[in-house]
Amino acid sequence: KILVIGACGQLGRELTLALKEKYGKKAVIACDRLEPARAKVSEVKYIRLDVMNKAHLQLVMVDEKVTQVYLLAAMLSASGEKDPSMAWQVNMDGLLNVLELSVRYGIAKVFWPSSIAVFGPESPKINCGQHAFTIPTTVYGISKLSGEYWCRYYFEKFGLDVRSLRYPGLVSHKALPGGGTTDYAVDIFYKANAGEKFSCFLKPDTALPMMFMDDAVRATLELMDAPRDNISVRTSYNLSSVSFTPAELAAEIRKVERDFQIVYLPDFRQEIADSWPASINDDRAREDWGWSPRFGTVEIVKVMLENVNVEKVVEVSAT
Ligand code: VAH
Repeated sequence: KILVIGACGQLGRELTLALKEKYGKKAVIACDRLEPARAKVSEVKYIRLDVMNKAHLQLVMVDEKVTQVYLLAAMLSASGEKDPSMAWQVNMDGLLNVLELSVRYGIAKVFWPSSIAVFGPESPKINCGQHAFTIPTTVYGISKLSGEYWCRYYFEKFGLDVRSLRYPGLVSHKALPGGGTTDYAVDIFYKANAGEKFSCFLKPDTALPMMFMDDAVRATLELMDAPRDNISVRTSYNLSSVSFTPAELAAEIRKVERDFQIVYLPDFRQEIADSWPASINDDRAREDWGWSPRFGTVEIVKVMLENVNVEKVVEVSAT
């Protein structure tokens, strides 16, 4: 069975759907902290689970005969700065619980998301490489960088096949993001679609690496399907598709929604965004397991405006 922890989040919800499509609904178990009535994970079995509860996680892994784990539960960059100790606990204790129990119960494969947030002001701004300086300035980035080294440790010491991707900002329409610095690139579409003015919490020229969710999900499944010996990076792979600024995104939206209006009111998230690279080099992912993105900015704007629908949005778990 495949256990998806954090299945109600922006990434978790879509990975759960993709894994169900690929392996069948009986092969996937979705977990999150939401009570079942609010989880709304279609068709697959849902178990309310807090990844910090190691005893409960152990019980689920044994009872459900889990063979793969996708650990997506985390507090993202913006919410992490509001509660650093909670962010460290959720992001690190959650990962360490999964890594230790996965070795104990012989889990075949583990996926754990890292982020471009592991990079910081000392990293190259443009085309930031796989082994560029990683000196993160957010608790989230610190926890993701530490997690990368723990993943490599468990691979080297115990042979655990844990694999990871440094996701850019993710743009999607099936579940809202929660507490990220790149969330503006999702919220903007709901406002444009509703014909409302959008207040952007980043400056117009803040370029950030971004990716449409379909590309991110496909990258994850392709990474997890790659032969074990092809994986040369056991911390976490750089992954890239597009980079854009709020102004560029607004201009693309205005080609469709002519009277779309945006104002820029930078807040504390500006400093986080300024610490990250504007674009990422993912040559190693392309070489090792054939990564190649499909959605450019124009396609992202088109598919988002065609699909965002306030009624359709499902609640994400409160992390
Ligand atoms: C965040 N969406 O904003 C996440 C992601 C690169 C950004 O890690 O925190």
